[in-house]
Amino acid sequence: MWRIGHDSSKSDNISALCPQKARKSTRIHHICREDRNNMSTAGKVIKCKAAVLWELKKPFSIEEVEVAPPKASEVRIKMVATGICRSDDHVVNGSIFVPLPVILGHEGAGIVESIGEGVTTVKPGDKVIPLFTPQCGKCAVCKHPEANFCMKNDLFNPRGTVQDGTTRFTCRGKPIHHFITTSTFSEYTVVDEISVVKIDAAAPLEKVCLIGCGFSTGYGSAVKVAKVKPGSTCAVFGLGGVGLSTIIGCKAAGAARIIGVDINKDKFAKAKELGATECISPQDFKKPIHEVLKEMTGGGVDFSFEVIGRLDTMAEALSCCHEAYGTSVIVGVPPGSENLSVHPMLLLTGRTWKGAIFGGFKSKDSIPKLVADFLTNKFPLDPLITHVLPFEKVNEGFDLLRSGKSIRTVLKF
Ligand code: COD
Ligand code: ZN
Ligand code: ZN
Repeated sequence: MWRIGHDSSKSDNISALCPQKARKSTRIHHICREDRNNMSTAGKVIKCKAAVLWELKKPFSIEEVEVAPPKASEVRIKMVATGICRSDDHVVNGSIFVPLPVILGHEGAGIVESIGEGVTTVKPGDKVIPLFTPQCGKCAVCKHPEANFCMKNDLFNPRGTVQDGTTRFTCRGKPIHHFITTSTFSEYTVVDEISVVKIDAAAPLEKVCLIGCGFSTGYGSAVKVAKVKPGSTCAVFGLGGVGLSTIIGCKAAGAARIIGVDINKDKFAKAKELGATECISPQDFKKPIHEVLKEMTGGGVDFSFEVIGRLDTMAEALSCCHEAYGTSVIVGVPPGSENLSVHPMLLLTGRTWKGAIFGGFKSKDSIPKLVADFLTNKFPLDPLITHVLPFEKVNEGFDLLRSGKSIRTVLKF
């Protein structure tokens, strides 16, 4: 799935990534680093529990894994909490390709256990969030003022490794792959310094872990990608955790009217609690839902969001925004390599059609600010967390996701 629209030159960029070069340390530098690291485990292999996916469409297996110490420019993190995101399940069911066996999970928060040579932005004891979209700060994307999809990401053409092309996990004598530079379904994980950011020491990790993916993806789609305007009308297709976060963003940006669209009416109450002014189900109407929305809004909404990951709802979301000034944002990605065809007139009359990963946020720059905003009550996270389970119950958490019973399950270590 992640290969849709992929530029083939990108794979060359990825395979040409320079392995991080370890700088020779002076004796003094070495002592300083060891002082700051956790002396009991730093520099040693850690044996701990992780949820390993050995085969597609099979449950996770809780295994004892070995986690190697961080090399130069790497950070080893003790995970405290991780959310379960729909994209993790897309890997299990085969609609997102990544190399197996793998340790999944990309919506986590933890505490730095030790750092490799040359790491300067985090230190042992810091609360951190791993970044599934890194921010290297050096590539053309990172240097662009608006773009966020850093070229050192491991989403397209995933290698399942850290930046130097190797893995830090082994289990039963076999190397285990990393997942999109995070792998949060493990008591300890190793990430590159470009894939981790320090957050406020006061942050509750079992909540702010959602800022690592689902919350920011939805919220940023409204405030950063669409740039929703005060007094505007918005339509949000899909009222899962990400769609609800989009609603939170629309409300924070001052939208006057927010229309939730979902086939599951059980989702309506929470959507209204978080800011939807009305909710509709396409199954209650004979005509296409974009026509219904155009009638409801006197010609079309200002901003629409597709937060389901279906081609038909992407076309509906585009059509429901105003033909002369509407903006539609794609947040979901359909499983499998599917193409969407739309009539060019839909755009020619003045609509804008956009999409973004991670809500368009530059991850290292934005996550600490989002955590600070949460701590000052600028937005809630609690309503998104419907279940909290011990990490060992990861399979139960996925069952809740698949049955539609949960919005977000947070696993605690
Ligand atoms: N019409 C209306 N609503 C529908 C329809 C339909 N035909 N089909 C499903 N729905 C509703 C469901 O009832 C559900 O409430 C909602 O759509 C989807 O919610 P969830 O809980 O399945 O999904 P989320 O909110 O956790 O995530 C949705 C995404 C679209 C973001 C996700 O699945 C996705 O596509 N991710 C890839 C894109 C991305 O940016 N990933 C970043 C890393 S995750
Ligand atoms: Zn996710
Ligand atoms: Zn970059």
